[in-house]
Amino acid sequence: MSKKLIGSIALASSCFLTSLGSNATILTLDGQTNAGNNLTEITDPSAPAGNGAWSASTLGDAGSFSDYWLYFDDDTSSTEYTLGNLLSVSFDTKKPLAGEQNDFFLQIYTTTDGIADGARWYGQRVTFDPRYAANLNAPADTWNSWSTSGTENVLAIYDSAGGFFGGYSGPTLAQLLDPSYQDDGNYSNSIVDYASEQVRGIRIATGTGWASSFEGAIDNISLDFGNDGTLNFDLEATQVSAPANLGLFGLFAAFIACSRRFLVK
Ligand SMILES: [Ca+2]
Ligand SMILES: [Ca+2]
Repeated sequence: MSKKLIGSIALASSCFLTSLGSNATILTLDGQTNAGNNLTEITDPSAPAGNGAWSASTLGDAGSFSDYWLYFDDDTSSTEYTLGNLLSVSFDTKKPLAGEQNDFFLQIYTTTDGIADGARWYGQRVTFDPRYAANLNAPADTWNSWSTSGTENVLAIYDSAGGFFGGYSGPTLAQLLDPSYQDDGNYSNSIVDYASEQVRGIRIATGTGWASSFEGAIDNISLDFGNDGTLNFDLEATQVSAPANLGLFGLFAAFIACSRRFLVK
């Protein structure tokens, strides 16, 4: 299998992840302070995974946004993840404003195929957005879970490759992947067979138009690609370095912990 980049752009750790197996594995991402775009590591014992998360750091910074590529496929000659195998997407966010608000969203970019492509380097851009979620139940200053399944906080879905940025009438994930499904042409493109699309990249982000007034954090991201495997991401604050007098045993223990965290079949 070709090497794929999975959240390893700037892991501060010396551990290095090269490929992802078919089993669900929690990938702990830290050391991102200078790696992600306008993201700050925070410690939060109430975080849904571990005791840390990543927060947007764009408040008061006009024209800015936060983003981070959880996965990017530089070798599109082979396919690791197919949109048609995607069973669910979920992540948790926490922000000081309740109810319907701008929030971190997740986007899956697909490879180009000459049909309604968004740019030279990507095809479709399927966006999963809490902003227009169905059955909203999102109190302030609380970790709220957003998912394509479940009965509340159901993520809004739309293809923003054509410049459309969401609303309340988008498809469910199952509808998007159904070749016979059609909407008004804004949320999805009727000439695109979404189920056959190859995944080029997976990104979390905030929007350029509103990030300057946004405060919030994100953690515990999961994408279940069925037969392709499951991607789970635990966003954390950078761990404190081991003291210099750790000793041989401590170094060995650290190596083992490191290996277990990042070496995935
Ligand atoms: Ca396309
Ligand atoms: Ca976390």
